[in-house]
Amino acid sequence: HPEPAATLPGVPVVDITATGPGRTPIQQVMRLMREHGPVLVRRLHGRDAMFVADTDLVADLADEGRFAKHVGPALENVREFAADGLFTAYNDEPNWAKAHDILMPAFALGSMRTYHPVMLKVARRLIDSWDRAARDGRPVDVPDDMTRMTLDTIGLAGFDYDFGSFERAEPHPFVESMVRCLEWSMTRLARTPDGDHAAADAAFRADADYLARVVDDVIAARTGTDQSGAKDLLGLMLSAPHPADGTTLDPANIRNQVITFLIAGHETTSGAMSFALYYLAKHPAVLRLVQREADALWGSAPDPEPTYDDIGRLTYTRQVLNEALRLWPTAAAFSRHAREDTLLGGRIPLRAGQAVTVLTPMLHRQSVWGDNPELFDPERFTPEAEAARPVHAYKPFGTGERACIGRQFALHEATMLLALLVHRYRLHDHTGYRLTVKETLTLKPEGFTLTLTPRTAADRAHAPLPGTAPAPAQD
Ligand code: FDE
Repeated sequence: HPEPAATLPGVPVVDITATGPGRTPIQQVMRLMREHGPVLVRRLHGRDAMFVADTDLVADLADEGRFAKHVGPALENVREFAADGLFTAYNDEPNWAKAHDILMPAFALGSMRTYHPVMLKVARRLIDSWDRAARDGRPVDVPDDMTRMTLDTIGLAGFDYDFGSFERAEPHPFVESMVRCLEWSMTRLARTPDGDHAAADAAFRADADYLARVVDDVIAARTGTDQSGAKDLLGLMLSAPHPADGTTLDPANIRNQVITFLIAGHETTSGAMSFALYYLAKHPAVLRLVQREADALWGSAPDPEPTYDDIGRLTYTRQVLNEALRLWPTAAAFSRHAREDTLLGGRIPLRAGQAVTVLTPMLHRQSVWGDNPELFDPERFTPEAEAARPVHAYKPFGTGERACIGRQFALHEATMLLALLVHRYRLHDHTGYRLTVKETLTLKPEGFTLTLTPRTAADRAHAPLPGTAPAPAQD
């Protein structure tokens, strides 16, 4: 257990026992850091957790020789239903390296070619549903629909399983159970030592069992048939031998991986797209630039046929996503521990095994981001601006060998969808939405709705990119 934190020189200790972490623990630590600075110890019922957002300290924590991923209390709770899946495995659990080696090829940039058609197919489901809403003048619930889209995408691309989320009025029951499991994982952190949690734990158990049953169905639909030609994740898991020892993943681990990918692959990505749409709806000048980029690529045709290579050309759209993930990295914290006794940043003594949590939203608001870090500005992600910044200033996908394996997958899916949406619709912030960030371990803009009208061929023709078409005549 952690050393009494008061012994750490220059690190404030903030006791939150009186209020507890509440329903928005990430935003609470953000507030504490605004008050006490980017390194602090949060004390809850006598348990201490160190949080950092300081650029130099995070750069130090990225040193793989001295630090490694830490499975902290939040991930320990997620382990109750994802066990030794990639996200929650301990570094030295043999199944981590094994699954990592087997699955890496499926997530290399080139593999996105394989998933591209499926991603496009699901994007069109969302578009059909938004077309109907536009026709009827109904608002769309952005985070709900983004979650439908990312669940169907990871289901089909990963496991050839169709959740059919757009044919349902309510989210798929799998999503509801999964969200409750994540909520349980989060609220369990805030428990007081004397409370009675039997009912919450029983409800969690029922949800976790249901998740396992759905996943077992997905797997059962595929076992017994020859998977050697299947290029999706489940095909690889069922058939690919480890490059070194020739063995395949065992059935229990495959179940844990499928649950892991369904969780990791959709909550975080849907949140990222939702925040990006929120910022576009609030920043018409940026929206116009994203529209111009899509228009320059796809012209005035209402139903473009994006190719795999097109997505790499959507560089400004990608800057918008990067900037949305700067302000609201949807997986908002990751933890590291010291491999040996060491001095963090040359000044904070840590013992071997002691954990430190990086609070990414505050890392992304440090002074390297300029004088107005709260300002949404995709110009921060031009190649020149990126080259001028320290590499560890931006960590929405974590760090080191345990960094996000799904990064290219998420970015390909999200970039394509955003470009398709802005190419097709005008976005109306019909409620004058005020951002409320909901936390279910991941972050999303709660209750964010838009109304839509179709853009016309004339709208698309009048927003050319400089240099790609003559400027519209001024009168
Ligand atoms: C991972 C991840 C991370 C790290 C964590 C720690 O360190 O603890 C992070 C931060 C992340 N991730 C983030 C994110 C964001 C987004 C949008 C995403 N993510 C997406 C996705 C998709 C998919 C499929 C995924 N993702 C997946 C994943 C996995 C499996 C993992 C684990 C890895 C290892 O090996 O460990 C991750 N992810 Fe992510």
